[in-house]
Amino acid sequence: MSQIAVEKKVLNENQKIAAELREKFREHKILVVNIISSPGSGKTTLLERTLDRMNQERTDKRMRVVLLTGDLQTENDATRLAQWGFPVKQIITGGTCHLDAKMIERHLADWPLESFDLLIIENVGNLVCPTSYDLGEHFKIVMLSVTEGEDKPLKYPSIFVKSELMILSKVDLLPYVPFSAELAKSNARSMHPGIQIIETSSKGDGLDEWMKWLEEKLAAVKSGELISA
Ligand SMILES: Nc1nc2c(ncn2[C@@H]2O[C@H](COP(=O)(O)OP(=O)(O)OP(=O)(O)O)[C@@H](O)[C@H]2O)c(=O)[nH]1
Ligand SMILES: [Mg+2]
Repeated sequence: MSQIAVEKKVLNENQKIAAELREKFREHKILVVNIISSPGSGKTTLLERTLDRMNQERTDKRMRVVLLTGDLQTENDATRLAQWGFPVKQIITGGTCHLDAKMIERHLADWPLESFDLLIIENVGNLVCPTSYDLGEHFKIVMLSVTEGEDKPLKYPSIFVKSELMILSKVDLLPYVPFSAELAKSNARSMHPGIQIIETSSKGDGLDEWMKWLEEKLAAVKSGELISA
């Protein structure tokens, strides 16, 4: 079998499991987001801030969140995220540069999905491989940090085209790096005119806007207005 035929078969199998996952998420009205970026853009850091903020909500208003975080090796990210008391599992891919639907299915198997509102998937740090794999999510979210160069949306268009939201991270570093946020945003919009953009930093920039984005999407899932296609 040619390499292309093998790749097609793998992606078809992935699609089948992703469709089953999507159906489960629909049944239990869980919002699912899949965060993708280069290594070190700040995915786990944003999630730490997110969980910290969620923990400050009154218990009856707090989103019931679960997290899956993918890496080639180490439990580091899950250990960092577990501190806030929400259920977290590390998926160690052992060399594979992306998560696939089977990994998600396996790691969700013993979690009572009916007890959750939001599943956040932190994909393996890579701007290319995770893009092709449907995980049954409602939204892919691409993160780009200000140390990576404004041209990334032009060089790696696929993930920017497929993402609902771009998070421009580490904006606290803008005064110190030769990076134009305006140019990066305009490059992203040239690839995907409708892409939403939120600027964030570990110092708290953009956290309100990000939380509002999640709350609005969750409300749409709960009301049945938003169904993942
Ligand atoms: N200045 C600054 N540093 C940040 C910010 N967010 C993350 N960092 C730093 O960037 C480094 C990588 O952050 P992580 O959150 O681990 O990045 P990641 O995308 O989860 O990394 P991988 O999971 O390995 O792909 C750490 O040293 C963070 O402290 C930010 O907003 N501003
Ligand atoms: Mg991480």
